[in-house]
Amino acid sequence: MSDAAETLFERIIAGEIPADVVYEDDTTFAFRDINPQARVHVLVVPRKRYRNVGELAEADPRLLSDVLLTARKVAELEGVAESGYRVVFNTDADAGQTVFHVHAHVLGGEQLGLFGR
Ligand code: D5M
Repeated sequence: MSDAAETLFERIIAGEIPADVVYEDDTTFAFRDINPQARVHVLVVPRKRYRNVGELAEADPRLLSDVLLTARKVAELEGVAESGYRVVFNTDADAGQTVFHVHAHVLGGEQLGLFGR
């Protein structure tokens, strides 16, 4: 995929592809994962595209902080801030990253399994 090509998430942010939006602000956008892996499974993306969390952290740590604060906001809105939740960033093939616009998975609403397979 060319880095110049628009990603699926840019099309969702632009409203070209429908999504179940949970929260949005000036810098971030949050919507339900189409293939939920837990009772609560929301994706948080920065409006500005970086390929993965490492590139985001290097280029714009303030924006990474915004993503994490939106993850906490989503947990509050979804009622899982007290019971607990997990924030996951997949990076490249072995982690199963499929959309190359950095996104945090916010997972919760049930007892989550351990890491790994
Ligand atoms: O996560 C990419 C995630 O994106 C994966 O969990 C499915 C989700 N996805 C794919 N298409 C959509 C649409 N159209 N709406 C909502 N969620 C979607 P990764 O970490 O790259 O594997």
